[in-house]
Amino acid sequence: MTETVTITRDGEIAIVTIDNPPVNAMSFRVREPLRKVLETLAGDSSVAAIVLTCAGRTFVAGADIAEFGRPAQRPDLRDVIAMLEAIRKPTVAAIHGTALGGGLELALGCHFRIADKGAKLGLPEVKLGLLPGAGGTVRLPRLVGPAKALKMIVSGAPVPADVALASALVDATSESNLFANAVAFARDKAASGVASVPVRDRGAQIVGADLAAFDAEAAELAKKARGLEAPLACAQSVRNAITLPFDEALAAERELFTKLVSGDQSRAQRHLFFAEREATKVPRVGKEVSPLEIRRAGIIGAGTMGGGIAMAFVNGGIPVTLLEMNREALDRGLAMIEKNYAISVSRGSLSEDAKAGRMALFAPTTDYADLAECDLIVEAVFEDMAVKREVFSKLDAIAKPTAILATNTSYLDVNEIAASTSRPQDVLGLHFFSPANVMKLLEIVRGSRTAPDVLATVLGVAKRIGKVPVVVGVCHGFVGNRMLSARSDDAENLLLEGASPGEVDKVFTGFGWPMGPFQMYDMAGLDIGWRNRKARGQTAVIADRLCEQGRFGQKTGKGFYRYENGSRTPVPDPEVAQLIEDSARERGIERRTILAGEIIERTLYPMVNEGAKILEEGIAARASDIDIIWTNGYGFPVGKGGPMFWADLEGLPKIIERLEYRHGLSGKDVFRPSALLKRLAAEGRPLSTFVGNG
Ligand code: T1G
Repeated sequence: MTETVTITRDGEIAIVTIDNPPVNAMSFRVREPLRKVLETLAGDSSVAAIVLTCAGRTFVAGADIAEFGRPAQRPDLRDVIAMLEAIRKPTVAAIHGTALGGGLELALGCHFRIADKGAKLGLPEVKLGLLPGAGGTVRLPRLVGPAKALKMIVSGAPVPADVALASALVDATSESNLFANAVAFARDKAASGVASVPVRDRGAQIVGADLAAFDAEAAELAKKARGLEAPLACAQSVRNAITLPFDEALAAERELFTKLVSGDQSRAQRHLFFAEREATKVPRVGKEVSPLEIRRAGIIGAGTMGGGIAMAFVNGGIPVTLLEMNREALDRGLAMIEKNYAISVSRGSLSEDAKAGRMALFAPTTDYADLAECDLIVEAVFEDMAVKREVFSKLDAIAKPTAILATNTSYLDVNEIAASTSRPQDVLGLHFFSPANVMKLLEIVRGSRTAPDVLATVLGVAKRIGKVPVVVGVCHGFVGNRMLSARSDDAENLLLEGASPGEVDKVFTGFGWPMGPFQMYDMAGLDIGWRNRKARGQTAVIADRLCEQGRFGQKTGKGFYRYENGSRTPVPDPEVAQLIEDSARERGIERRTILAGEIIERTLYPMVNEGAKILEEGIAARASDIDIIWTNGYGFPVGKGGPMFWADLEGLPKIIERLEYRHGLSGKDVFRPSALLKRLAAEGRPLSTFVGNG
């Protein structure tokens, strides 16, 4: 096994190199040898200074997340950093790639930090339901000041090298030759004879810090925590750095970390971290499958979805040929795209030049022939099978032989669409979520004939355009929307039997959802569901009546709620309450108070159950894929890990018992417990780690 920590010399400078692929995580197999090496160098009088660097593509990207939840192995990262910080000789961290979490904390244990110009530095622990647990909340404020430290740690967002330099997080940046520059920097420091001050002893940014301003900012950030504990703990720990002596603040940080790391929320968010990466490992698409090159994408349709998809590709640097039926629709679409970029410029998240560069990547056309040079074509036309089949038969005629042909359908049968071409192996679904230039989730719908290299290609494209891909199989609604239907199936009965839209939605927001189902319908537009139901010969008592009154939701100022003067804030409407009461009376339903627990078991339990059925049918390869879909596409609270992880927290036997009770009452299939759920419960196995043969 290769050495994870080695020493080389450049005269009186000792260079310590960590080599622990793929991201130099600070696993135990790194910490122990590093401790020994530092101990040796500290006592070696021939060493005047130390440079700490990493092999491979990045400086240390954090503690080893896989080690959490297992018995701790000393030395832990704090011990190693304390040793490093106690060395009196100048110590210099040479940072390339992404110095994140424990990696940045390790660098903060050095006297100095030099970053390659392309490096990024951050403390993303909050995204794992944690806080920096190796001194980051106590050292970072001493370099950049409490306000900047609070923002970096609560957001978890990394900063580029130039921003790190401006905020004194790093002492220098390096255009090239980072390693040589770091050695020269260390040599100068050693030769200067000036004592190097460890970060722990730098108090200028702390003394006299404006605590009131800090508390005000922390209170603002706390409003966005939405039930997550980690952001609050992060803020508390940074505050301790201001109000407590260093070692007390460090001890308090450890206490907060220990509480979080063993909590359900961090376990849930760590589950999602690995789940997102597992989702890109697709059965029968191994690393030996080489992806095709995508130089240009073609998007058919410049409406809300098509325009958003086109922006997603352009944002990933992929030129887009944008096709619409006529010049007027095309100009409308381009104007919407331009407006979206202008909003980003006004917010400061995009420069004028970058906006111009992106607009230049669009090649608008009304001529199908112009799609002939595209390597990947995505249609976002009207959600109707006949229309889509016509589009694909046209594409079959004009697209180049190696082109990938993708449909953005939300529900329709991708195999049937593929059958309208002579190349079903090149056809698949790319189900984006609106707004497609913002929402992370991309459901990649694998047709029965879709070729492995086509899948490998779109998985790579998903990463390039900043999407979180999950490969799913063909069924009505695939994974996300099929489970959404199950979640909604009994919702109207809750209204008829006694709950108000506001009461149901309040249970959802209390659970951690951004909004409840009825507010969501109003935002999406009730007319969409109405059209789908009519097409499938289905009815929904309340929603149909609302639509018949032209109450389509926010777009008409009225839906399940009222929206005054164009506001998006839902206001309970007595007319709707009356409509519900009348509908209940017509059906002889005696209305009653419905408690939160019943609302959860009649909406979220069927949703979990549908997920288990999806796994049984092989429509999703693993339960954690479903958790990635729901946390990235539908706002399932990350602190609960997704529907599958949350089901384990609830307890499968309890869910099954309630489903059976509901099934007995209603006979509804959504309440019929899936065989998989019952088998796992009987075997005492978790649902969230289930891997099928999908
Ligand atoms: N621990 C363990 N494995 C990790 C890891 C980590 N910190 N980071 C990445 N991996 C694995 C990952 O699962 C994948 O494995 C492979 O490396 C490539 O990752 C005490 C408590 C660095 C930006 O949160 O953000 O330090 O799937 O596919 O797209 O205060 O990895 O190949 O088997 O993501 O190039 C804090 C997490 C930890 C950073 C690279 N650090 N990592 O992205 O590759 S907690 C983080 C990332 C901590 C201390 C606290 C990204 C990346 P496999 P990848 P990438």
